[in-house]
Amino acid sequence: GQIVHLADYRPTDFVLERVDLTFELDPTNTKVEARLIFHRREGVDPSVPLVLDGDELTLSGLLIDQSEAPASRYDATPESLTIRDLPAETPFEVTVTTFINPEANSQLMGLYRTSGVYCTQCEAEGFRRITYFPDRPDVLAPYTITIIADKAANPVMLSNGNFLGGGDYDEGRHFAAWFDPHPKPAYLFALVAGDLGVVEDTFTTMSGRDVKLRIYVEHGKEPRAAYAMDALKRSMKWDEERFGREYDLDIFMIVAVSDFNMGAMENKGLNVFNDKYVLADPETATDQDYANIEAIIAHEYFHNWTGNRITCRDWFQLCLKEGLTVYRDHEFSADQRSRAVKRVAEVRHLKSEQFPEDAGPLAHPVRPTKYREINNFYTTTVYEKGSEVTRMIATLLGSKDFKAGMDLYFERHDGQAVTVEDYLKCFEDASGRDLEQFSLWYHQAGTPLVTASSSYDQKKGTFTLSLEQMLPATPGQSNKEPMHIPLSLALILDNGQIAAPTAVKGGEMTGDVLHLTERKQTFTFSGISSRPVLSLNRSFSAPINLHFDQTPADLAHIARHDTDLFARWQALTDLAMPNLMQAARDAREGREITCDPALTAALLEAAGDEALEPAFRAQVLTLPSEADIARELGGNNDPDAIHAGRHAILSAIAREGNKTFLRLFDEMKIAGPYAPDAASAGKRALRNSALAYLTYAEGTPARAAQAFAAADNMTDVAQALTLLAHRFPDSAEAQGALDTFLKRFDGNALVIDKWFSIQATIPGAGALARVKALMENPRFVSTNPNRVRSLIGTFAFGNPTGFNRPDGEGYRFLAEQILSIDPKNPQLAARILTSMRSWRSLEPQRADHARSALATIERAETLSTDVRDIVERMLK
Ligand code: BAL
Ligand code: ZN
Repeated sequence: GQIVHLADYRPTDFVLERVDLTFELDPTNTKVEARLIFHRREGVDPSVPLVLDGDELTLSGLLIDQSEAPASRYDATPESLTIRDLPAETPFEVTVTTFINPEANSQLMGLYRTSGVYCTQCEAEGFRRITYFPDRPDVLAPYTITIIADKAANPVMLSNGNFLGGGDYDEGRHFAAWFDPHPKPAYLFALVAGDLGVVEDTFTTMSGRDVKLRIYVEHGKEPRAAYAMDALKRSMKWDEERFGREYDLDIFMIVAVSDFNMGAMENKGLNVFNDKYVLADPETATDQDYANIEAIIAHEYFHNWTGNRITCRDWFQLCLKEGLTVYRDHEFSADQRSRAVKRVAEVRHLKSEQFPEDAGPLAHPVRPTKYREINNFYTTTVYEKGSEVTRMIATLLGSKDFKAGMDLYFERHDGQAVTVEDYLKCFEDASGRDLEQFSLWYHQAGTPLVTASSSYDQKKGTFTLSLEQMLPATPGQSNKEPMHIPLSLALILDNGQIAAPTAVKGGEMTGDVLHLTERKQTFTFSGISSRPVLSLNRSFSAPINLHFDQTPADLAHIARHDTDLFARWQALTDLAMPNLMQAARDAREGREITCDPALTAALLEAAGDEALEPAFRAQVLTLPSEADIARELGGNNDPDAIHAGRHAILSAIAREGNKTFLRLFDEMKIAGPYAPDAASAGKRALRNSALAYLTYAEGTPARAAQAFAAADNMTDVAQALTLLAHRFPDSAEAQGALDTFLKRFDGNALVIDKWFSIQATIPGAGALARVKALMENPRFVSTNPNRVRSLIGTFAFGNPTGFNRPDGEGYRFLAEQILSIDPKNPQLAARILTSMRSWRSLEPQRADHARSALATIERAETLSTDVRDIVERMLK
């Protein structure tokens, strides 16, 4: 794999006008005929050849304007097809024939088979595994697709766009034709064929057009697609109301498949989903599963405008569609559920996944300038930090100008393949605000550190805030410019009221948002009658690390009074973190561990506050994770000590809060049948959190075993099982529950994935042996991405003590697994390998073991570009 540079971008020499594809499907020998109509771009020299991309292809036939091309006019390799001596002016037609083997396609890129169904995945560069093609996102054309296949085995045959017609063909085969009038790049192409069940519905758009909605699933699973259908209709409605975006074809289809590298894919009119994000019913799906389905159905649907109608000029611009679409799905979920709770969940995710990426060897800008393997850039930086960047634009501009900017973007760029610069220009033009400094968020990697200090002058009635920003060095970027950082703030007075300053000096403030633009900047607020408590970066208005020494009393004041609920949660987390860090240090040194009574008091006060919604109170009771603590500690980390320290703090809170937890466990019980709505989910979350604390305090599996037996939905079942397995792994109760679960859900692979994950995350030294034993279980299928992620991925990403064994066996195991997965599915291997991205912040003995495990991978004779790219960057 060569390194690709943004600076090398140039438009194609040829313009693709139309695409006409005919597939004769066969499990091992599918014939693909591609008729492509091109014309030469004005000013391009006629001697310039047409170069098409391929990947593991063999050319079987080539016609130019319907005549067989003589061998002298072209060169074909598995990676490219170069055609010379093409007509200078008129459009010309190139017809390429290839034969491909879907059954042998274990990479799950291009056309492959999953449970007997033909399916495609073309983003980013999968289409070139189907036929020779100008496979880049700035080549847009309308597509006509004809599918021919055995009728009995493939009653369903789908592609993008609207259905043109179909009928019987020869030898027991039939055909179906589809036409997608919207010009699109090849990465949005999709084809599905097989024997599938379907759920149907309709949606009437805001202009009164009826759209057919269809979700295809394996036969028998239709009832489990009802929630996804409901989420789809809500998404379509929301996008009309909030962004003015209407759907544009006669039909919208979703197909759920069981082998899929990603979560889902936004192919035009034909989304293909990992079945994990479609199928749900109360017995088999948790509240989190329901929330994920809602968010991902929305995300893929929203791509129809942000990604499909307006796409990326090149893959460096990936955040243009992904960051923006994540922002849109976040806003959708916030509107459908609780905004504050959603924001807390987003920030938790950002901090636990994106911050470590930004702080380690894989750090890269939201808009990178080079890549070796584009598959490795579908990262939390491009997605989640990309979303935060759009959120900051909305914060800086205010909702009116932000909306005007979005409207302008849709109007100006519909049907185009554009850049981050084009996107920003729309907001500049709509608002009149200069976003040049702000654009550094796209170009400079790393999480900014903002250090704050403050003072209050009673006599003058002024409050002074000094801020300093620092952006750490990241791979390839050592010197950074100061960024434009929007900081939402409130000055909270003694009585809990928020002060309204009469003037602010030292920089710009719009509404409650301070604009930090210099490396060091001091702001003075006048007209403040008594010493206020500063609540800073409310709603997480900027994705930064904030260092601001606030007393426990001040944090408790914010936790009690801020009108921004997110800030109240943040204050409680800030109160907990130093405790958890100190506990880890104490555990490491064998000292006694103590929990600050101020922390316990503040947590219990919030947990018992009936004015707060249960989902929020559950978030309050969920302390920072072991990974969060490791990140705050920064380096020389001992995961065992972090675990022990956190455990001691949880136990102290559990003892102190016993009465509260007993009461909540009782009060939050829901009578009647399960409903997946946010309010019910919040009650279950709070009740299950209380159950966890009670179990900590009681030290026996009895209560969790009872809860397991009484549970009538997967949320409660999974939580009780997790408690039993994690807290009492060797107990008869845990073994009994694991066996019962397996018997009850055997045959439902997605639920068995939970059974794998729960066991893969049992803390402690026994974890590795357990994971190895589970790999021998016949239910573990080493070629299925969901199985591999639920067992091996979850172990590496989600079991800090088990994976980071001091003897390094966890790392050596992972290295072996990576080398065994890589030849079959490089994308999956590379993704799981990123679990080691923070290896340098481990204590020296573990770090040494980690380094040698990585070096073993690096030394392997054959590695995919995907894994080679990751391992080399991690060792650099
Ligand atoms: N485009 C890849 C899947 C997604 O982000 O929707
Ligand atoms: Zn996306």
